[in-house]
Amino acid sequence: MINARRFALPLAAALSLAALGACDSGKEAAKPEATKAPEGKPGISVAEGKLILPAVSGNPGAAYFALDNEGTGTVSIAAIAIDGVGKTEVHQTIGGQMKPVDRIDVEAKTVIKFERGGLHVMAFELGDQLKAGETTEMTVTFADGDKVSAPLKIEAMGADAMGGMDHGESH
Ligand SMILES: [Cu+2]
Repeated sequence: MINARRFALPLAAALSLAALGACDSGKEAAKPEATKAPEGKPGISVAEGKLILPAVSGNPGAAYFALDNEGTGTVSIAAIAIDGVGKTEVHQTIGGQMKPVDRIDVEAKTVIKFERGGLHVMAFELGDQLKAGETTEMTVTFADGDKVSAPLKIEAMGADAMGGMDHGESH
């Protein structure tokens, strides 16, 4: 009994590895076409992308951009990811207070602006590799699963001191 069990484990492990291997190679074959399409969503473009680093390290940064929906239907932004940023939240500043926004609908032929004092992306857990003067990449995921990537210019808070005040906690 004991011997049989000892044999059974390595055998099962070997089998599942073989299964994984087969699965991986299947995926790889299908990948080239599958990944190209979602990177650009028809009719959607992103411009003026910026990531503002906080004046005090450890504080959140903020990302701003303009998203242009030249398509024929409403699109919904479901998530925003930024390379080098651990976590993002979309906020809307209303009357000096920031409120989280879960989903943003952009109607056809509309440009939506993420900007200081309005809709903006808060960037938490900023990586050390994010340096003013360089760029990072933002990926916007839409409710239908499509994605659009765009560069963000990284800037220090300094020149944008007023932005810091808008972002300041309201106490
Ligand atoms: Cu905010």
